[in-house]
Amino acid sequence: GVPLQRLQVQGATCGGCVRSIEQTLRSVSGVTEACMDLATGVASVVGAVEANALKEALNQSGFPATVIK
Ligand code: 9UX
Repeated sequence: GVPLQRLQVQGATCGGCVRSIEQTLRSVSGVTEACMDLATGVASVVGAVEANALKEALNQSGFPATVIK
């Protein structure tokens, strides 16, 4: 199937944050799509990419995240 990873993201409080987080994730090499649910803080990412690369990109953007196993 399509590689899908999920992260728990901290600090998103509005739709602008969500768009920023989605754009950050889409900018990571290998990512083909990313979307985030504001209510839960869970971001879902499609693409061939290491989970840690996603986490690092978010941490550097000011939205700390942890990988959901
Ligand atoms: Mo919304 Mo997020 O106005 O930093 S963009 S709070």
